[in-house]
Amino acid sequence: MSQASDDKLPGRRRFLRDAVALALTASPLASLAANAEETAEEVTYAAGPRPLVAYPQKRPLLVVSTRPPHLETPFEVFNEGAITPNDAFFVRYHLANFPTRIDPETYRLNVKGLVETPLSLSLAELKSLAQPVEVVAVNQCSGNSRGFSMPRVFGAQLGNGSMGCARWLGVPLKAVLAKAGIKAAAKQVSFRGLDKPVLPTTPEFIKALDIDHAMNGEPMIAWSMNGTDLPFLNGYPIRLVVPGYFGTYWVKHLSEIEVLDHTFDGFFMAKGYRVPDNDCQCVAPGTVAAKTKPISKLAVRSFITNVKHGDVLPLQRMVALKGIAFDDGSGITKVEVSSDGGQSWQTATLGQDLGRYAFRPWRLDIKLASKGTTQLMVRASNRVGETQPLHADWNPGGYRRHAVETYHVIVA
Ligand SMILES: Nc1nc2c(c(=O)[nH]1)N[C@H]1C(S)=C(S)[C@@H](COP(=O)(O)O)O[C@H]1N2
Ligand SMILES: [Mo]
Repeated sequence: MSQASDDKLPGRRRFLRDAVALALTASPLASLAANAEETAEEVTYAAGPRPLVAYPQKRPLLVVSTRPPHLETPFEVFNEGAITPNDAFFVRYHLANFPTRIDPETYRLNVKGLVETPLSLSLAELKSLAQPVEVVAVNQCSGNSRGFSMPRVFGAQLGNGSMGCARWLGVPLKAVLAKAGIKAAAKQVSFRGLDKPVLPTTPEFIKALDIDHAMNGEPMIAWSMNGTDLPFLNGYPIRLVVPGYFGTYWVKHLSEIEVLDHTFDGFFMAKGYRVPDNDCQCVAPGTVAAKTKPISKLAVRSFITNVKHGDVLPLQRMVALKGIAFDDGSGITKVEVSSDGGQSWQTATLGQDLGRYAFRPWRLDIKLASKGTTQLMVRASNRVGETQPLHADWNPGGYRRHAVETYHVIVA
């Protein structure tokens, strides 16, 4: 660590950072720890700052857990542009027994269940099965920002880095299902990847979509991300891409598709990843919902990407704010910023439209008129009239956080 960076660290934070480095040195991940950057992103969680560690094909990312890997994108990456670079894209797994080596020559995607012709497709067969399609789409974990839930909830205490936007290339899922021939009684389609539970009692990670959704032409089986093979940890060699839907459906290392005559009742549909079955998908803090449903579409969200808590901004001078907004594909129509704690709002200018499922950049020049601490807030709205609540609503899973983001800054 350099003396200069060390000097800037408050004592407690330096202690925590060193403790984390020490814990890693003593673990089998010592070689990875050696790559850990001498820095950590400021987080407000009780657990303290998280180390940055470089995994294969990845620049140093924020480690949430190591077995299995859950890595978050450092937030400043989102200020670089609407496309999240592959080496900075977040990583999420549920099962510790995830593949570490895959042979593309022998890889097969199997399609079975209620079909006329079961398939076992090689990657070459898959790629030539239909005209490839491309979409720029946001992959966001249902639990992104869960660490800000109040009261706190169980689960990984995530910051805002479990999201990313990439250009995905693949074939429509519909084309693969049509090739197999769907039988009339089909109700849902389930998806599984190569990762396996370590213990026989742990449920496998299997997700399902309704047959109409699976066949509507939007979900795709992608093999390319931002113009190159999927990074291993993002699902090499193929993954499901479900534009507008939370990342939980975007099954990585996709190996088996099964057409079902019933609603799939595996753990990760019937028990996990469920939200209250009401309009706000929320309940009074600390309570549980009488009825739940599987989480589905992304909510409208927006962020300022070039300002963070504690930044000092100049008084009475133009400040060029930048950020991103996104939703479920309905289409972002407006981004507004408030510099007076939400009393008045100024409309930002929307940037390049990479498609309705993509991050939409925005910018706004503002002048801050009064000295001292202030709150910058950002709020997006979409074509169907959805916007972000000023105060976060709550659900027991800490899913789907989408409240207006507030940045505490100092004007001087
Ligand atoms: N095979 C497999 N696919 C998976 C998961 C998993 O645990 N195993 N997790 C899902 C969840 S919850 C998320 S948020 C996304 C994360 O995608 P990423 O790791 O490419 O960022 O992958 C999804 N696909
Ligand atoms: Mo997720």
